Amino acid sequence: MPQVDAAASPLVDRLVGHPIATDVAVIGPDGVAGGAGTYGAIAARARLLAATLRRGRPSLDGARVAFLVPPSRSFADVLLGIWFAGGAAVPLSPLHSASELSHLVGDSAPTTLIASSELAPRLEPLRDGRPLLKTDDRHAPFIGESAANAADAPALVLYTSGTTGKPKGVMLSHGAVAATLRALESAWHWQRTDHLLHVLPLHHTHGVVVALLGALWSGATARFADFDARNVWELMADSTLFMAVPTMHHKLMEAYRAADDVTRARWSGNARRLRLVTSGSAALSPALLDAFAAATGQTILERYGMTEIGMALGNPYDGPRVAGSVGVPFPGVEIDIVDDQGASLGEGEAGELRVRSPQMFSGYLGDAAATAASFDEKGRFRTGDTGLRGDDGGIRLLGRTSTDVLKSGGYKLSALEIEESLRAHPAIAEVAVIGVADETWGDAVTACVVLREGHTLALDELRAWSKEQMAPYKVPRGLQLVAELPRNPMGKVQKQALHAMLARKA
Ligand code: MCA
Ligand code: AMP
Repeated sequence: MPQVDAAASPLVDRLVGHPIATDVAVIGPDGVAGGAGTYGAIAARARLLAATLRRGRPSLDGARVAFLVPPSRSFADVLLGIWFAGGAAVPLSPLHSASELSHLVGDSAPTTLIASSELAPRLEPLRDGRPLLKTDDRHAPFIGESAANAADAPALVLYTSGTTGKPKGVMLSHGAVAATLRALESAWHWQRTDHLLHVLPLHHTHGVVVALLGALWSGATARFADFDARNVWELMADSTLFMAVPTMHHKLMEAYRAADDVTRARWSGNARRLRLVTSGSAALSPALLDAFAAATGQTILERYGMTEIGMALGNPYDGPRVAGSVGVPFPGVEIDIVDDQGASLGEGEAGELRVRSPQMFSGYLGDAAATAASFDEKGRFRTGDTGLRGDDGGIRLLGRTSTDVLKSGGYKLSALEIEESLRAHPAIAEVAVIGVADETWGDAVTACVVLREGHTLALDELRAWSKEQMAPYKVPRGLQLVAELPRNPMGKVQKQALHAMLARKA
């Protein structure tokens, strides 16, 4: 079952303990490195927010606080403020649709909501008697100590999609998050002088833990920017570290190929100065790794992780980074590759990756049965990823055990959740969602639809309708109209048969 670090409150101690107060922690998307983004200023604002959240109580005792704040200094204020108050942070995304926000707030049952002024109206209908604080509210002066957070106290609840309908809340303790940060600090040599170019969304592990907290843990600077390929190439000039999903690397290379010679030379020079470029969240193709290296001299360090298990495998910082391999376990992580019976397999044999780790989650929020089912009888987490160990010891991923889990642009999506939303469309009688291999997106969400009699449906129309129902990254990029869905004798849709059908049509 989940293992946690035994030391008390390592995360909060480290985040406020060591940095020099005048060092810049966060630069907002405006690019202004003002005094408001220093470690001292963020900690001071976080303490004020914590006092408001506690309302005289010594601690929130792990109560959840959900917040909708764009990438900014305020995001850091709020995250730390919730922890100083002894609460668990539930980051929401501006990309979520109204019904997704409603599910996330309903499921996480936060005692308080927080939003930036411009996003607060989106949470207003979900208040249900709860306080809704704004990031520019003035708080009462801070009195007293910050709440203590034990290592096993909940720090974050991150929502992830799986093989079952709606996203589940993954509870990560302070100890588990600290274990991830400790592993990455030593593996990637994070330093106070680092300057991270941060373009990742903040409602998932990659953006919030690996990138933002990675920087804050080490007393470094995180500079937020929207992902815009041309701008990212320019901003690399002032950075030492860049972390991205493969779709971003792909889009960077597209922009590079489209640029003129002078621009390319400048961009290559900018990237060459970086200390480290990483990729994760989805498979990085060897061709993309090679193209990036040829353009910049940088061999991207690919690593593998998962919301539930933290960061599990990585290519070396020093030493060869092998194309197509996700490397070896981070310190403390144990990986087994097993057959259908759970028996360990040897080198070169493909099976499911099972994991034990000090970074392990504490459970799915409110779903003890799903938590129990996600571990095998030996206490190993079932990742649902298949892979094999190569003769160099590195692990190569081959795909996923379920066709219902997709990865589009680094986002993990549940085909079942998207199908459930699409069934509400008036033209749709039946639908099955599959991921069609795509160079840019990994899996292109594709809806295979049986129409209701007398109806028609075009992709543009389906996309426009879907954008009201779901986050933009879930919206189908492909539509296939079919006479019927292939089903087995039990009535279950055969997704492999659909893939084969589409391949024949192509
Ligand atoms: C945007 N679009 C997408 C996606 N993103 N379509 C499919 N999949 C996507 N992921 C659509 C938009 O709706 C829009 O459609 C069109 O593409 C262009 O949108 P734009 O916003 O300009 O795209 P972009 O800015 O280039 O976005 C691509 C992106 C983004 C930057 C790669 O998807 C992204 O930020 N991905 C990161 C996901 C991530 O961090 N995952 C980590 C979770 P239209 O033209 O119709 O309007 S995994 C994790 O945390 C684990 C632990 C791990 O290992 O890291
Ligand atoms: P998430 O639930 O969003 O944390 O996504 C975790 C999943 O992302 C893993 O189970 C893998 O399927 C996938 N993933 C993460 N890193 C990699 C990688 N380097 N290569 C291939 N897949 C990856």
